[in-house]
Amino acid sequence: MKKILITGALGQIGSELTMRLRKEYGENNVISSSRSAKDGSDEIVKSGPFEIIDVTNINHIANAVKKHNVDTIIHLAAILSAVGEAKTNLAWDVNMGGLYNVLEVGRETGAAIFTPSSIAAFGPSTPAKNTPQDTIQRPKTMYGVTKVAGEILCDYYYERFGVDTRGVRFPGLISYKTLPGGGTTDYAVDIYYKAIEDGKFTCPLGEDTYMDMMYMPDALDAIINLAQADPSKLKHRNAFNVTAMSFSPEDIFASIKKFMPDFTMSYDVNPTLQKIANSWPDSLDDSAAREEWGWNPKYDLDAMSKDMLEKLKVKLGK
Ligand code: NAD
Ligand code: AKB
Repeated sequence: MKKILITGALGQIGSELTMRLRKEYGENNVISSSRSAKDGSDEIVKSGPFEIIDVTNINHIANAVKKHNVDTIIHLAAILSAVGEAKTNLAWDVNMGGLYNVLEVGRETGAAIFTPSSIAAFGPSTPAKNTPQDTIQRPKTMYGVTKVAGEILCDYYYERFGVDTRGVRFPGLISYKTLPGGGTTDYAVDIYYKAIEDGKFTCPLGEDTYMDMMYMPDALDAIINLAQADPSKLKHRNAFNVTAMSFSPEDIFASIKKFMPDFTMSYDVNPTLQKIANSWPDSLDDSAAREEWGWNPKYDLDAMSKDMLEKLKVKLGK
């Protein structure tokens, strides 16, 4: 990786990944992009090169790759699960059309492509506990359909055209810098904001809903470590299961209470979100990522809660 283009760079992952990569690779070697400069914070747009790229327009991607001599595209532009269920056409156009365009530009220019899949690529017929790396994938959301199809398309471009495609299946990501973009796991971010702002939280998922989760510093390590990994060691390349923790609303509530004893939580279950969450794994087996490129997350639930609460208190001026 010498010249990196990030699509969807103003979102939850991109806003942190851009700054981390600019520190590591140099400001001018990391080109951030989004549909509009107004989608996020000024920091990303002003701290290095920025391009307007709508990923549904292949010329936007190709022009930026050629202009900046890009050798790696980290493709993050997407529509997430909850928004995707409300806007299925948009989810298909952005997630499938955008990925196809990025892969085509990779094929034409030789750029390597990193793009995340998700636990949403699994469905109710997948083994829910210790979900294997290679298993049944029959998702029940449009987001999940685009994610599993994206995994297969990335494998195809590697095998058929030699494009260096890589990716992980991220679980729910928790962070304090940029709010999540409309997913089913967003409650696990909202709960920290509400704990600090109101001292109470109404949870949209039932108390026994287990899902895999990860703190953003570990997610950034996953992207960078896999993108830098020795290709001869990679048997899977795309869609590695990665996880750092699996918890239910009761578990995250108990963790926050260790630092804020007066915090309270009640439930008002959202049936649409609950149905999606029920169709996703409870816990992933990430041994392939550990064996093939040394995946080893640093944050567990309490370490994450401590850091999130400290950082958010500063951000919210509390
Ligand atoms: P996000 O919603 O926070 O950011 C995505 C960005 O893409 C947004 O800024 C949005 O404006 C932009 N975008 C939407 N349509 C676009 C278009 N046509 N052209 C260009 N930009 C467009 O998402 P994120 O959380 O940063 O996710 C990045 C990737 O990681 C996605 O592929 C997502 O599926 C995957 N992922 C995220 C999580 C998570 O918990 N955040 C978990 C699993 C997988
Ligand atoms: C979502 O909930 O849609 C995302 C994801 C797990 O892909 N956070």
